[in-house]
Amino acid sequence: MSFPSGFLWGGATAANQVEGGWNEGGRGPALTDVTTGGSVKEPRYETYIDKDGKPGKKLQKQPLPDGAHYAVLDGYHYPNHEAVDFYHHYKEDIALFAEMGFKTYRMSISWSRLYPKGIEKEPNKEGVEFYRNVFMELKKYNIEPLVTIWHFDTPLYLEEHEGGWLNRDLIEYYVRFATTCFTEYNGLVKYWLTFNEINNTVMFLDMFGNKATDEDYQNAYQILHHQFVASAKAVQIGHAVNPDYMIGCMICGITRYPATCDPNDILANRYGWEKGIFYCGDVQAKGYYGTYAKRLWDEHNVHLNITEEDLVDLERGTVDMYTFSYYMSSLETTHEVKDKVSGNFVAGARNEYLTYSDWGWALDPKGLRYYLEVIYDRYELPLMVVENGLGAYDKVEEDGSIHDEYRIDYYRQHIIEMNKAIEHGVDLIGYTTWGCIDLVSAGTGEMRKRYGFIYVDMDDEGKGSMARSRKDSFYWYKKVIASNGADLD
Ligand code: P53
Repeated sequence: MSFPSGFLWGGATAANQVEGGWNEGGRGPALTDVTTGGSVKEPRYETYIDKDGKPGKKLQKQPLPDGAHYAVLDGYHYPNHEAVDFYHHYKEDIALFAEMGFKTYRMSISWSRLYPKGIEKEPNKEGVEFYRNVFMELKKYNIEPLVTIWHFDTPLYLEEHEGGWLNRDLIEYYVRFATTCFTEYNGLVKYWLTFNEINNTVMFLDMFGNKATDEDYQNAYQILHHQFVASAKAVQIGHAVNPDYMIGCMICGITRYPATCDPNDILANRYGWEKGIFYCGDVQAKGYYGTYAKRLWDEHNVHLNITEEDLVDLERGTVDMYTFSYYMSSLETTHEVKDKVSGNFVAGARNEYLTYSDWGWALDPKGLRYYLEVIYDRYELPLMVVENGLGAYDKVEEDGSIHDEYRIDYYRQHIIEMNKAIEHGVDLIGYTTWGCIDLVSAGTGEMRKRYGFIYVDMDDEGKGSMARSRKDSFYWYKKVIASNGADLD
């Protein structure tokens, strides 16, 4: 088994989940800074002070009550404030990535570290310098950065005072931020991703218990349109700054299967792919809305505000590569579901041929091959798997070792399937495992849901020394990279 030479092996993180230093170096707050820790049973909350000065909390999808403003409150734990303190440990962490032989490291830039409110005309110098130092450190070890510009972290000010992504002005603020990234780090970074898991906004609408309303759909599709235009403008600017930039989209890749051979399920599954997966990828990779988009909008009486100029931007700002995360597959059915998956993402019916992680995610390496082949046939663009990994409970032995053979096994199977996709003809150029160092879970805010090759001594209450240590998977992945994927034992 072999991988193409120059294959980009590495790991991935996101600023808000590793950095910490939430109020250091002139950084402004993001929504995650007012978001509490949760668990598989307890949701995360966003905290605020209401119009009468009383503290309160709400679920993430609920609107802020009238007159309230987001606030950090006493008595709650906000895991992203400190995260795993990459802000102060980046040299040590990058040295560990280098020890594993990383060719690439996927990370994101915290928008509010560069633009604390999002509306400033000039970036915060200290923030710009922080990432420059990180990139220089990576360069020391010949690790190629792969940079996500937006990873779920719009500055809180823009969310609260500008109406978030529903407001068209966000395009301009984002483009300013992206332009700063492209110009400041020209020569240090080549690979960029405009929006992390852009499709989550619509794909997960119906997945959280309550049925989404037409208004929810109207907002979700309008938000996406603004993000598509922002992404397309950024791609054009990036290419003007440096024609060698490889700029990609980033889609949350969930492979969908029909639960039965009832033609209704087959159709529902096809439409699920269109709505959840192709809708965003088509706009970003082909440069225009798919033929089915009108049907999707009509289903929910959606009327979008799209200008002629937007359509030109979409066409001119197509991406150079298609990247995606892959954790699981899900079943689509029109029948009543008796056996439901329970976990923090209730993704519908249970697939009797698969096993599930402790967080209810279907373990399905073949689903990764399926996804790679479908997507490559559709776009014929270079692909990267920029997230894949197993969130699991790790046990630290008395001597400090961590025997995470379940994680090794997970990766082994996914790497084998990626290789089969390459043999099928897919142009796969890189693989960055999610949470190469333990980090704060995006979904639940937990630390105990660990993904890393590198363990971080930090728990769900915010207690721990922040000491780093190598799990068994660390040594295993090092061998995988050294053999370019040939040695998976
Ligand atoms: P956590 C949902 C489903 C699939 C991927 O997720 C998702 C989400 C949102 O949580 O997000 C991506 O931390 C995301 C990362 C995130 C990772 O998957 O909930 O890009 O920020 O940490 C894993 O286990």
